[in-house]
Amino acid sequence: MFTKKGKIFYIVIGLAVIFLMNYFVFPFMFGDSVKEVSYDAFLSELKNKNIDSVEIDGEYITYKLKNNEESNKKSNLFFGIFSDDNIQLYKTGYMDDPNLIEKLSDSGAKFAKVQPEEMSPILSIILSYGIPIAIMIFFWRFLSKQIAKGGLGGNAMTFGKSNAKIYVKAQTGKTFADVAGQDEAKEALTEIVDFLHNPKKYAAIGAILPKGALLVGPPGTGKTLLAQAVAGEANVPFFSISGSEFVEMFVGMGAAKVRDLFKQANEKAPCIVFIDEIDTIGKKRDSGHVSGGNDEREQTLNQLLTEMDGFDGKKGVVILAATNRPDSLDKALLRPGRFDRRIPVELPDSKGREAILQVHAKKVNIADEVNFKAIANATSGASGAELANIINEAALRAVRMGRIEVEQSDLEESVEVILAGYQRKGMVISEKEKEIIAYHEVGHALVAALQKNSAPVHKITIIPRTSGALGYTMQVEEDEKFLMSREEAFNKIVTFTAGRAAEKLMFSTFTSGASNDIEQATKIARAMITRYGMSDEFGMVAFETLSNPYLGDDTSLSCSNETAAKIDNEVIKLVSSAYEKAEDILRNNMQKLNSIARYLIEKETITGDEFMDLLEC
Ligand code: NHX
Ligand code: ZN
Repeated sequence: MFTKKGKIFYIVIGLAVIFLMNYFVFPFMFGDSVKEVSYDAFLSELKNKNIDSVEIDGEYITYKLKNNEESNKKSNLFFGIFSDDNIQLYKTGYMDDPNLIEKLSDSGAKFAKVQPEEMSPILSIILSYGIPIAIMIFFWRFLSKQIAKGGLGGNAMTFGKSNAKIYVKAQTGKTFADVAGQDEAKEALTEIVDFLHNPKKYAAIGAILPKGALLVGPPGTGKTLLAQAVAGEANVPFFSISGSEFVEMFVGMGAAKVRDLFKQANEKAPCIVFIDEIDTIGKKRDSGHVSGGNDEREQTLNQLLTEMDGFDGKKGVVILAATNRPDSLDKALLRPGRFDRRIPVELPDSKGREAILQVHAKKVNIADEVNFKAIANATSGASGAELANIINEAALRAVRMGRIEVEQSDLEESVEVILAGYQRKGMVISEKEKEIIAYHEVGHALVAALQKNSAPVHKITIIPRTSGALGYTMQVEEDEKFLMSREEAFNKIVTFTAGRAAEKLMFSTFTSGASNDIEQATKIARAMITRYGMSDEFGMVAFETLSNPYLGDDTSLSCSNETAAKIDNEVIKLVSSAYEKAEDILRNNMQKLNSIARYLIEKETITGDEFMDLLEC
């Protein structure tokens, strides 16, 4: 791991190595050490016949002494640099000495005249500057590679590396068969597939195909998978990048990435470019805002718009983008010629859920008698990703139970795990509290069963779960419902209040445990009044609107303060009348409440069928 300090440390070491090389290593590599001596020292060595050989050029006399052992040089290669031990050659200035030749031949030394050993200036520059620079570059490369491997150092470290792999290109191998329960989206995308298959057909008639399509829908509904399937069906490369990857530390880097991405896509056309979570770069640009911290994001968005306008629509590059907040996108992105097609990718209906479960079930060993329809019915509102999770959770449970096949019970349990967490079997609950919990739950169940317009009870349990739920009553609609009548909505509130009503009737007091019920009841009551137009007081007026239909039910309220107070009053009236009704129903069925609650304490879990039997006898 390289911190900033570490980086400086390595640079210092690199420089030190270059410095040492220059002074101590290069001389050994590129020449022997030469010691300059005086002319008379040379003459006296000559007289003593100590000289082995002599070379004379125009300027210097270079000579070698006789008894210099070769091994000396090598053993002292390193330590010798600080002493004279390794000196091989001596040199002295050439003098116009007429007797020199005679003296030389008398001494018996070999001698010769040579050309002055002059290094070409270019070579000397290369040696003294080029090599150190080359070494520095090498070190720099090495360092950046290390840093990249370490993955640390943040965005600053990748400065200047816009050529890094910014996309994942692949033949996805996915087809529309892998996408279950999105028939409408698939239909809308088949035209794009055909276009990629056969761009000439469209070009011949002069049609310009959409350059971009926006896949819009809640998280986990398979937007990415759909984009991959389009590439797979058309058998073209698939470039994928997430909007968040464009967000860079330096202004201009994101834009550079966009440019790079489109350049590569153009080279590989026909192909699919997929930008996930485009809202991270495609958010509305706020006008008049004096250069805030969003410069980088805006530049990236502008570059994206420019690239989309710039490329040739007939070439066969299709840009798909996904988002779950379409309303927050900059309008410029949605203009014709850009993401002008909007493909909704909604939560699956019951049939879709069944299909999705079947697709994911292919990956696990599953028992033949498994009823996917029942699971699909019990998972209203679940996304494809959640259903995949349910199948995997069931497979894990099957292994835990020592089975080799996934059974219905595994699937049912894993649905509950997703809804309320894992069972907390070890949790110690006192007899008294167990009683309270059981009466609370049976209260819900009885009221649900004894009302018209209420979903049948699927399961009652007092086994606590890791989400904090001490018990719960599951209701499952027989057929999927897309509408809610006023009576159904009201009866839902009645059912939610019934837990507390049962506690109150039985124990003359009540607990904090109903908090979740109270929230749910209030939410429905508010929606009935402010969104569904179901109150006599206000009629068909909307005071609240959903801020994003795809992400939870966040609402924004728009009404006067007086109206807000009136709405609150209406909510209170509605919920308390629901509570009255629940209490009434339970008061008239106290024996049932008692007997079924006792049974629940004993069994801890009652299925819907068991419950109906108990209710009828
Ligand atoms: C607490 N839990 O938080 C304790 C431990 C009244 C018999 N101090 O209404 O379990 O009070 O009909 C999903 C659904 C937490 C997740 C309900 C997480 C409720 C639930 C609060 C039963 N069943 N209350 C209920 C309950 C509580 C809670 C939940 C959740 C109780 C009640 C929890
Ligand atoms: Zn409850």
